[in-house]
Amino acid sequence: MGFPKDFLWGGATAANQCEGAWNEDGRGPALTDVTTGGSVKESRQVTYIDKDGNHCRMVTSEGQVQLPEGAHFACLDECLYPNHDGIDFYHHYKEDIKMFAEMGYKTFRMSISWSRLYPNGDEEQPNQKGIEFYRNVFKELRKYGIEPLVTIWHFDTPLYLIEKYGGWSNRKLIEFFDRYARTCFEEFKGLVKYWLTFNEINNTIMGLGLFYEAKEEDYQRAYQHLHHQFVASAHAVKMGHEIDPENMIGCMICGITSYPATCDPKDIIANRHQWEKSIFYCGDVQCFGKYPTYAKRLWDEHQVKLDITEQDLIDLKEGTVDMYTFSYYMSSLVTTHEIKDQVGGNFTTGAKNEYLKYSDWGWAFDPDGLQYYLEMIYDRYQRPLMVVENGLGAFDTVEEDGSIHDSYRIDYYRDHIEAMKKAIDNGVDLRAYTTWGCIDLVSAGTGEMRKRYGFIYVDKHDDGTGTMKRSPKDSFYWYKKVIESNGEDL
Ligand code: BGP
Repeated sequence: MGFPKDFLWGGATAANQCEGAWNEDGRGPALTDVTTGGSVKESRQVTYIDKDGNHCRMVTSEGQVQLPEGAHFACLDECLYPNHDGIDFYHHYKEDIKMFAEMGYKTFRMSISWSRLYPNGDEEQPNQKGIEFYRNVFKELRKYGIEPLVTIWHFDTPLYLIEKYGGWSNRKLIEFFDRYARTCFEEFKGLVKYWLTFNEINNTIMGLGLFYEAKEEDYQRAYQHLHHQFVASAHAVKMGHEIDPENMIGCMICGITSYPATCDPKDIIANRHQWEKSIFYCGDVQCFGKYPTYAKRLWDEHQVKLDITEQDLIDLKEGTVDMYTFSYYMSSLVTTHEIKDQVGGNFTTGAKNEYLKYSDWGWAFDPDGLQYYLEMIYDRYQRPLMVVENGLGAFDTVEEDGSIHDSYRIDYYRDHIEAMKKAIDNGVDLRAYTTWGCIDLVSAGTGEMRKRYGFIYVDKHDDGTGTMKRSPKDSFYWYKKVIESNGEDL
């Protein structure tokens, strides 16, 4: 069996991590321009305007950004925010797409920056320059026969919507998102047919405080925020189908396979509940169009009272997704017992799995977990799946002759592709595989450049230096071969 013949091989990126040009051609600031990963690392500075209008700076320690009362974020040029420049895809897209084409990409996943189309987020009319940019990118992709796979929201809510309306916990955001999504579907009709509504929508509830505006442990706000995104996503699916019946629209879930750490039945139940809270909650609402039975238990656990209207329930029903897409990087362990060997890394906590190896950032290398996830999810939802992120963040060394020997990355991909193959052979309808950060870009979780994922090296460094020159790594030639052989030559 193996991969179907029209399988979509490709790579994935996000606007906020690669475009740069953060204030060019009318683009407005987004949350991700001032807080990489929502958690600012030590020695990084936040620039804000205090209640009297003064520009102030503060060096924050790792964790949630806590501004003084009455203050709001500002972006100043002299601040070192890696997302401001990204890898300057804005000006290099032709060169980058040419390299993707050389690898034989069938698809390329990218996102649209909301604040490039609607600089503040609440305008009536879109910014034409923003539309023009994306139209050019999509045309360039099509020139090489590469199918765009487009994420409408990838963490980058316009900053103004957070300052003025308080972000996604305000119902108003649904209306602004509706307008933005409509613009995407109408303006790019005929150029794009694969869409994802919200990237890793479950992040809000998995890692409270990440990529969004709520304070740590504010479950009321987090669940309400999510509810508004569910409704906005359902609206987008419905309108996307009305505007172009060719559109295929999916949800996007951060997929982490979790296992019970022991065979204590308490751990088995805890693990099941972990799946419900972190993974199934969002997938169930977006695929089945209604809240699952266990939702009540989750809300009650934190005394959450949601504002859900009758119309919301109708909208959720009418806007179920056509496909389930997800990112997969690692697995984790769940236990009710005391943890002896703790994993530490970005996005990772909990007990260490003694059977697995870990990356330099503490992410468990677990291809079997990908097979497990694919089979489990396909069985639950019975609709097409796409793996839209998977990859290894690693330190790369450039040799004197400019070559980069990243055999560790090749090994990572080989094993994960084998795992997908097994799941396909077991009946899973998997349509696409887009590796994360197919070209080096800024890390979402840490804001670093040195956590590299690409097949293409970008000469850009954490201190802001670098020529932005692109060069292929060994994995570039390897992936080309994989695509050519439709996943047979690994
Ligand atoms: C996912 C995000 C991506 C991406 C990836 C890798 O959570 O959808 O935006 O960045 O993780 O994470 P990191 O950049 O922290 O290594």
